[in-house]
Amino acid sequence: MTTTKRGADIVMRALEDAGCTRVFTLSGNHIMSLFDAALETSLDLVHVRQEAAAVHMADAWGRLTGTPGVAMVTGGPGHANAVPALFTARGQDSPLVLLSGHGATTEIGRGGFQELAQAAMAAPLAKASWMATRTETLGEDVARAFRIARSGRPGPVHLSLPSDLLDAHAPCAPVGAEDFVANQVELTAPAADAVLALIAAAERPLLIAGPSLATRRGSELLAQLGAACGMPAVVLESPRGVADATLGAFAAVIARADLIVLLAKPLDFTLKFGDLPGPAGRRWAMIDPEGAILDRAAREAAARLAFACVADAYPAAQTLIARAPGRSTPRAAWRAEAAARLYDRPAAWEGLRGAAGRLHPAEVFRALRPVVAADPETVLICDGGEFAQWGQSMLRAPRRLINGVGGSIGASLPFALAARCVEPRAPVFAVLGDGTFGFHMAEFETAVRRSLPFVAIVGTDARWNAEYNLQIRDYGANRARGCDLDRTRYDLVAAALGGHGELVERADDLPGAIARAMASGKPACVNVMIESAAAPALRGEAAGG
Ligand SMILES: Cc1ncc(C[n+]2csc(CCOP(=O)(O)OP(=O)(O)O)c2C)c(N)n1
Ligand SMILES: [Mg+2]
Repeated sequence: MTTTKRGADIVMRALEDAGCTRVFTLSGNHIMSLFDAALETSLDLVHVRQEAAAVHMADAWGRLTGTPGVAMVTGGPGHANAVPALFTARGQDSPLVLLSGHGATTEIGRGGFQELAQAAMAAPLAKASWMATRTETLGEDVARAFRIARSGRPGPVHLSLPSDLLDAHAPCAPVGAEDFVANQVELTAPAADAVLALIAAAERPLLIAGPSLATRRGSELLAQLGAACGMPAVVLESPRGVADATLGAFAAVIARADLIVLLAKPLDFTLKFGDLPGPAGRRWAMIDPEGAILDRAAREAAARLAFACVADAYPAAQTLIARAPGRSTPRAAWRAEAAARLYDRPAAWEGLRGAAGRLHPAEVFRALRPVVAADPETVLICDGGEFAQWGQSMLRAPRRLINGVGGSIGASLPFALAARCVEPRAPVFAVLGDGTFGFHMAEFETAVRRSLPFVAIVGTDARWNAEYNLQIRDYGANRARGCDLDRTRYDLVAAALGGHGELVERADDLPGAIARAMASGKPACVNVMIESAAAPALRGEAAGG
């Protein structure tokens, strides 16, 4: 039945119809009608302190729930602040919808208030980016945004909402539930059998999955797929690619693989564009939601690409699992070797200690390790930078969020708030460096205001250490300049914003500080004075063969 409604109400109702329960937002002139309309819905508006934080929260929501997170910001400067955070979501195949207010259509091109070519600005970072043009079809616009965000390779979608369209009343037909959901592209049986035949013929096949599989369900599917096909299966989601220290000594496994199957994982810089050390005649197979990614790989890998097929990651994995029995050998020794290498960490890490008053990062994560392992529901968030790389290497949790292929720093505090929105009970830890802490530290106030407790473990080495190390490596020890920070009391920042703060200068004090931070029930910052240590190096980078 068609009814007449205000545009803002059409949008907010459509969000409810999409299954959205929370909107991460920062208010502004162009979207006050949406705030008003939200009062008539059950939508919970989480009001943040900077627009990029809202997008990062939507990103984390999408990764943890598999349904698009929603960020809502005002037009012009609000939109301009929000857009950069799409970069991280895009790199990580994370489904989200960014709704931005926009100047009135009647003012476009006339120097209107906060006028900006918003759709064009977001376009390079979004799967789709457009401005709504009619009040009547706003519900369809929202449905389309959700559909695109979760279809094929998931990712961020942007929709600009001109204020006059939101204020106007218009007849609108309800949007059907099916309009929000994308059709899945299955892997056909013949295509699945062709990949399985390649796997069967290989001596040491290996599957590398893209970041959309870095979910709990994704890791369960990969474990099943690996067992069914007799091949190791890992997710590659780090900007450090095959040099990711999270992979332990796995480079040695990659170097021995004679067939590498990429599942929703582009052949890109993380895989050295296909030029990885390996046996002569190594072949590649790809299953990817995007034909353009396959075409690009065909140009890079040429004849080495033995198989390429368009299909969505999760249904493709399920089809392969269903059709694998009887088609491959278990390769128990090969899989055991891969698992051993993946979890191989130098014994020396257990003895690393810092000098007086400064902990080595390994000491920090030795203390955190049993706490993270204690609850299988723990959400572990690791940012970029050297300190956090130690965390990524030494901690294991079934629910882990990292900055991802985009390699941006700064999202971990917003991620922690969103993780607490998703996870009501289990511990949420964010691991980040002191430089990174500055990006979104004001979100401690949001977390306090909204009672969203988590524990941030901050490694304060008074340095942008990752960049410092690059300066030393590339330009010489005497040319390390401009990467210094102060030994700031970030714990007091958290406390001043209403959270809990702990300062740690001795390893013995760390377990108690972590326990108090968790018991406080508040957003907490455990500020650990560390010595600058370069990120752990990849082990066993073998020369091939
Ligand atoms: C948005 C963004 N800006 C800059 C960088 C470059 N960058 C990567 S790591 C890093 C240093 C991080 O410093 P800190 O958080 O203190 O961690 P540390 O390396 O010192 O442990 C910088 C500046 C980036 N990756 N992303
Ligand atoms: Mg630092």
